[in-house]
Amino acid sequence: MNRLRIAIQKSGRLSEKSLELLREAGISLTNGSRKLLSVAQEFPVEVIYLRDDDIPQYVEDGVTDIGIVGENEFVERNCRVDLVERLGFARCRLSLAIPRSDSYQGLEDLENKRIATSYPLILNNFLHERGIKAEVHVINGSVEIAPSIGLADAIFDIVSSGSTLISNGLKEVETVMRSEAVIIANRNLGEEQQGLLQDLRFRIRSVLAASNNKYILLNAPNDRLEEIVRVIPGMKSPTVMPLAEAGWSSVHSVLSEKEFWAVIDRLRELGAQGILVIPIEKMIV
Ligand code: PRT
Ligand code: ZN
Repeated sequence: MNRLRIAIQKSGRLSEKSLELLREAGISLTNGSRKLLSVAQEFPVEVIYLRDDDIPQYVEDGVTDIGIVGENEFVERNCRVDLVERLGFARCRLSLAIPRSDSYQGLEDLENKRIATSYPLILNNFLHERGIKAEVHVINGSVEIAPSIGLADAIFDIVSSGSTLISNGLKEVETVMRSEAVIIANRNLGEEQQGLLQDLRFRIRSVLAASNNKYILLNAPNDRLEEIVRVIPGMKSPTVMPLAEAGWSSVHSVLSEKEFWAVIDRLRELGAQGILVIPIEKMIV
């Protein structure tokens, strides 16, 4: 039987979350990343564990059909593959940073400066677009120490919390791109592989939608019901049922994580009571 072959990172920041996402999509793998390859039981999928840097090339070459990588790696490798799904984890940004004590008025301050990075393509494209000429030095690993050892005047690297920059006496001066984990796919998948990818994407979207939404139940005084219902539109429209106590209704709906606190505050102002918020296991979208 034909299987969809997926590349995921062998060990690193993407590994656990990639496996967890597949598991939630009904694809559990025995023995995890200790092997080079594992085969799923319930869905025709096999997983190959690789270094993240190699995944875009393997997908372009068709060694694997799809892969899960950081968007930064997808852009930097510049491979002929398609970005088919954004996954929302491993969020970070690629930024320029300089020593804390250096002054900074704007990008022109980097003119003719030495910038150390592991992402020369993204950096060169950015500098070119902005008309800045600088010396780009490629370093693999520990880019953040380059200024303190006199190897560079600035760095261009991944930033997440910003604590690595702070502990190396650096400050972030420009954010160049934002990144998250993404699914990339080979451009010449056969019909069967394409069908499997569509099924997998459908499952993954249901998992992601569920984690981005909550189920909400509350009691509403009937005289404010209309306003309350307007605050929580839900998937189609909320379910409204009368309570045993006259003058009150029970309202059920779905609420997105993003607007969560703003909506809860508004509901309390409108007199909603007994508000319960429940995680959603899967949401078929
Ligand atoms: O061995 P392999 O080549 O597979 O792994 P790797 O070491 O190249 O990659 P890994 O596991 O470190 O990161 C994989 C992907 O996770 C990256 O390509 C990004 O898309 C994403 N990601 C998310 C991050 C971070 N957050 C992150 N914080 N990748 C790296 N970092 C590093 C960064 O390089 C810097 O040194 O963490 C430091 C900054 O973190 P803060 O929190 O101190 O700002
Ligand atoms: Zn890597």
